[in-house]
Amino acid sequence: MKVLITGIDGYSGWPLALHLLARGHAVVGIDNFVTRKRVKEVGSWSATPIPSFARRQAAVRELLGQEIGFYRGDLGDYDLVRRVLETERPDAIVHLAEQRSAPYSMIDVHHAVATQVENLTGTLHLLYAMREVSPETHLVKMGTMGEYGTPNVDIPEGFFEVEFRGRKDTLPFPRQAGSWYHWSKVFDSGDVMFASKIWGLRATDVMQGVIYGIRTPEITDDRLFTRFDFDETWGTALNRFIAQAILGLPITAYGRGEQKRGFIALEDSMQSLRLAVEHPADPGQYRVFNQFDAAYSVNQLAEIAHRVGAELGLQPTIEHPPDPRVEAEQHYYVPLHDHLPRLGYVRTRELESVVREIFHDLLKYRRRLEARRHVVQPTTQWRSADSRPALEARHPPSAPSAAPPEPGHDPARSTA
Ligand code: USQ
Repeated sequence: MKVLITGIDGYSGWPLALHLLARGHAVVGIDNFVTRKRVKEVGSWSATPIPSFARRQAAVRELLGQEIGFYRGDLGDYDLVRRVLETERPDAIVHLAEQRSAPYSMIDVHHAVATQVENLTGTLHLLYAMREVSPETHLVKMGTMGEYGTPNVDIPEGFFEVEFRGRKDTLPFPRQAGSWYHWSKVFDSGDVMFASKIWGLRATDVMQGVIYGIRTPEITDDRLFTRFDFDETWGTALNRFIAQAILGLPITAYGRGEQKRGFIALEDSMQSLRLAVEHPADPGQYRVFNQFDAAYSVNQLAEIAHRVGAELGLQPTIEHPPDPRVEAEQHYYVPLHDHLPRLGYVRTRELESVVREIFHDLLKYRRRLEARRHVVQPTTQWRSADSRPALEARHPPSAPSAAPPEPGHDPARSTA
């Protein structure tokens, strides 16, 4: 099959390209390199050094003997999106090119607006271009498990049967996102569902859990590495906990640390996306996959990072600062995930073994972590400034650790 990956230079886009090539698919990508730019904007970089895209293409040519087609550009440019689809007529689009950080979207009004405008515009442009020039193409859209929030009932895959005042229907499961970023994904889901209905497009909306890991079987050389972000804006909790353990900074398990999320290893996420591509939705079908393997609490992540770090001779400590986010710190969490196993999905990786692998890879790049240690600890706040003192009185920060004060902690970046 021919697959267009939007956001091919990103954390998931790059290993997905390698994974699809290894299984005989043709890959073409589009990217505007905004992740590289925005990570720099917050003063950080990937712990794994990432070559330019041209060098990445050259490494694929040399090491795998394969070609990746590439368009440099922005999905905000409708003429470009239409031209790419008209020229390539891909069997599938895996749409990953969106602003992916919840903390980034919460910095201030400009970051909130940029997140929602960019994410919704890109998706709408793809949907319109599919309708105009490539209506047979199957859209695999990267959404997030975070669209559902943390309801006190099981979470189905997109839809559920409901009975209200004596009548029954199958309806979209309610969405209760926890950041402007997560809400942008909710709005996208509505748009993709609507476009499938009115134009008969094929679509799979992937409710992606948190992905962990930097290796897949295709990453056989450091030149093929994907990114590892660890700063407070772009690094996920697990990435940050590992970086904190290596840097001797306290591991920041927010609040009570009983917040649970669904997780999946990078290579299993790639397997899932490939299965979605190889088993397309029918024309007019909008289907939803909950894409994760197991749920872990923030405390469990912190304990695993602590344990593996200690095994390696590090001396990690765990702290519970007041949660800068507005979220349930203890809650029920039972999402269902049956659709992918029905297509042949099998989990191949366990969390702790991947964490061990990440530690080993990162210890090689310890100096790159050291050079950016000032952007690791959290500063961005979800709630308004007025409500913070009351919260901190209820949840005082843990006793300060022996770690040195953070030179780059910049309260001015905390936002209302
Ligand atoms: N957390 C901590 N300490 C930290 C950082 C985060 O306790 O230092 C907590 C957060 O409060 C939250 C949980 O860890 O309860 C997860 O946060 P995260 O930063 O690992 O993940 P999140 O912001 O939810 O976003 C990430 C990806 C996003 C993807 C999402 C999937 O950045 O692109 O959509 O995971 S999901 O979480 O299922 O929505």
